[in-house]
Amino acid sequence: VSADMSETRWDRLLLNATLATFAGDAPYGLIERGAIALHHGRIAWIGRMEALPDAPDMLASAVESLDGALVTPGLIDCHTHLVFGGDRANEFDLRLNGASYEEIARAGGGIVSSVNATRAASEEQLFAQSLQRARALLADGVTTLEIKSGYGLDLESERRMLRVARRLGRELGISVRTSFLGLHALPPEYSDRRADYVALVCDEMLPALAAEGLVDAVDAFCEGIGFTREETRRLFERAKQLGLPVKLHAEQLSDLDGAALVAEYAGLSADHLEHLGESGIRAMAGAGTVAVLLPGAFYALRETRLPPVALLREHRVPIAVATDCNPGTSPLLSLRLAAGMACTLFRLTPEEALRGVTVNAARSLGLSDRGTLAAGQRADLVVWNAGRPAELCYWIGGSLARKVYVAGELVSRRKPSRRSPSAS
Ligand code: DI6
Ligand code: FE
Repeated sequence: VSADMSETRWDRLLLNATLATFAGDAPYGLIERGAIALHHGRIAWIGRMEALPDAPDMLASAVESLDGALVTPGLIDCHTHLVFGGDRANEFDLRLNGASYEEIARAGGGIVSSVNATRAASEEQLFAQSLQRARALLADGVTTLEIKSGYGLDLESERRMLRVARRLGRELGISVRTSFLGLHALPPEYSDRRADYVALVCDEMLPALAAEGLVDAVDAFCEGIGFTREETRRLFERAKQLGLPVKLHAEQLSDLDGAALVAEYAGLSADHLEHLGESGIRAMAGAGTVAVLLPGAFYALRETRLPPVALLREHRVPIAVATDCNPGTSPLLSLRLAAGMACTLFRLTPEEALRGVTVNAARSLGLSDRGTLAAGQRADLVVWNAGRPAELCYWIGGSLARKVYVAGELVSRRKPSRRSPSAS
């Protein structure tokens, strides 16, 4: 091979792959006996092996046969509260030993205990414990991760959370998108000064953190136990002024018409949605706002009210699925398991659930360069120890991700197993 030839060759060519591309409307966008070429961090070519323009060794510097293994886009966890101090395992234990929520709250538990632990943690401590959680998500195939602030609730602590989120992305070589969630809970020192706290968040914290480049989007907890529609609107007005996209925790425990509010601001997503009604769904459909379903919180809260999946389908609202990884209501460290729970608990089809952690999750973050396998997209992909897409939702637990690539670089690998866990 001449020197010029090697310069025009692709960096890497994967052969004999089962490609779930999620591009187009065919089931899973499936390509059997497929090939995918990675070059300079992008997907340079994708299609059936027999359509390759030349012999593989002529085409790429590194050629690897996958023996039929499944390849998907890198998974995208579009809703997490992954950075926090401490944990609430002790409260979980107390509750299952008969303590009531009230008793736990009186003893300083609940969300306030996570705020206290987050405020008390140094940046190094926060980083170290959050890194373990991010690593777990990555090991199960996550290549893009949204992380919210919201356990600091003062400028310094919110900044520390967002800085840690950014640093996790650099450390692991994955993409992190940050959301500012200053309106998550009322901090104890403001318990009788609500309006002052909302003003602080809108007029001081958000502009300062945005100016530091720490905020990719703005979120709020619009709920009886969170913030009102009017308070949320005030935040959204400020976000609009700053040119930042919005999203919302909406209709989780009650219907405050939050989905329509976030749609009014052409929001990226409305999240949770168990109590969402048809008017909210119409508003979301009109605005192109993605519905993010969070089965981890549904499960951990032993919720029984289901999100309106049939109506979302009917109105063609794109559905995404995420872990909601947080210490209180969803200590979930596998996006693949979240997708499986979306099937079992919410009755999504495996294809819907997997589109929900790839193409629709990308859309909910405003990202168009990932979430599908197609020429020109970032080369974020996962090679699985599985042969068919539905297996990713079907197996509960286990270590299925064999190799994880971000922008063409290998960021995580495990021993290859030629077949899925169904092989004897
Ligand atoms: N919705 C929730 O369920 C969590 N946050 C939110 O906005 C609760 C967070 C916690 O309990 O720590
Ligand atoms: Fe959440």
